[in-house]
Amino acid sequence: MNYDFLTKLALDGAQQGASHGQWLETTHGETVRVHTPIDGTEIGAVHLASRADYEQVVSAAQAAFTKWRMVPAPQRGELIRRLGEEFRANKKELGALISLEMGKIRAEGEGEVQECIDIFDFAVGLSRQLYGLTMHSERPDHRMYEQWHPMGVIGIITAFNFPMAVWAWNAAIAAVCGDTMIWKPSLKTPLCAIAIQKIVDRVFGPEGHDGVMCTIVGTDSEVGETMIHDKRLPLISATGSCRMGRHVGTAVAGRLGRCLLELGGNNAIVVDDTADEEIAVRGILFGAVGTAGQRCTSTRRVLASRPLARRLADRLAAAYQSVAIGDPLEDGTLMGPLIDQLAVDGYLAAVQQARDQGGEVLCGGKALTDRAGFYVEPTIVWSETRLPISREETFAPILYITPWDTLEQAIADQNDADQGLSSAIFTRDLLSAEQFLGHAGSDCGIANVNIGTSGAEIGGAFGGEKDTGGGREAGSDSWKAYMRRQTCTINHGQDLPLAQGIQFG
Ligand code: UN1
Repeated sequence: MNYDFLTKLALDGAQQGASHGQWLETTHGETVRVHTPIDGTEIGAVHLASRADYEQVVSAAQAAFTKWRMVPAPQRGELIRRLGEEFRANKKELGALISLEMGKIRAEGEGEVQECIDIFDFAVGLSRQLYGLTMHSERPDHRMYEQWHPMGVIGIITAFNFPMAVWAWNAAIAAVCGDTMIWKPSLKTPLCAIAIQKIVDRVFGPEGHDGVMCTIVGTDSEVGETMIHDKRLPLISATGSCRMGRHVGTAVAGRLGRCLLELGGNNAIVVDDTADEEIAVRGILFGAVGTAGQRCTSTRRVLASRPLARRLADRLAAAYQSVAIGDPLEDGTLMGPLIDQLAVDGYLAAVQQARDQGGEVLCGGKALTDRAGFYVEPTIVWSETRLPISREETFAPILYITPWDTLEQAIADQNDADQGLSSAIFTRDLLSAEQFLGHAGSDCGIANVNIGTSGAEIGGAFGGEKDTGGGREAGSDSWKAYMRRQTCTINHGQDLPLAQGIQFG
């Protein structure tokens, strides 16, 4: 396989792991070795950044902030527009790099780059729309309004499974809001981050805006911990496991900082007996098998109305047999590898527990040991009642299917999860759809009808409730998380009336 795109985008001799517009000579002394999950071979090494390197990057980002916040928002948007142009021009190569380093298939890798482009476009428009409200003052000759100011240096922590898009959601919005930022990518996918930083530097450097977007490749203990405890970062936006989020949230709350958490999901699809089964099968297949089940929005459970439940499960099992598993860069592959051996072990342990708990494995259940890399079979587990293992978010293509008798029971079961990220119903019954979307319906941040749980568009706010962390990223009014709000009251009269009618002296 020709990996020229890798050299073109990310690797250029001994790759340093920290940049504030210039790559630092990092002082940590150790490297992180990057392996492709496609066959486990080493594809690069990156010099880790130390706490001292982090200090340099924060200082540069702080200095950049004093300048960047004074640039009119539409001009900030112009640089994001140019960033989008670069991503358009390099879409194929960036997508392939995602596939190589993370393992998702080419179509999904390019889809992720498209998601970056989409949020850049959104942010460009947003740069002319950071609206504040005006209010009617209760006092004569007074005007009240609120305005939004840039907040400072934002900390962005991302996971391996979306090594570019989740950065883009945060970075594009934070940048047009006037913030500067430091990105700590997953140590499983640092090359994607380096490729992005190199593009950023090409766009921002010549305009004198080095340090607006910075990257630091470091360990959790050294860099991650420092970031979350650092009072100079007013907002930490973190994506990853619920365990990680609980730790980050606690640390940031301890210093009264702001957190934007986008954590795990245990997403279910409800199917009733009016549903178009063909569409349901396709939606479930993409949700459960797409990205090898490694999206936070992946479909983990199907709750199907009893008359069709077993038939649907058998149809899905048949569809699963035709899923081509293999090299994600090859045409025709529908499912690539898991990220690493730890993920394969987690998959095998979950399948074993499902069996031990009485689940019937309808298809899959094994790791593919005939080849190098971290490949597993997509798996369907049938059970009449809920298995305890279905409460866990196993980051792998395992789908649990159970039947239900009433829609109320199905909705209660769909909500009976620690997390509350994404949910869906397949139905052609208007009343069922509305019941699912109503106040007593899905408790998730995302609720879809006749669409699977994954593959959200960037225009909506993305995130979820309960153990998913409550944060909202990407579209809608998520930008408000990246700015500080100020309420202003202006007295343009000749007197000083007090609010609440108070007479003082
Ligand atoms: C994630 O898995 O962390 O909705 C993000 C989706 C994608 C984003 C997933 N647009 O599946």
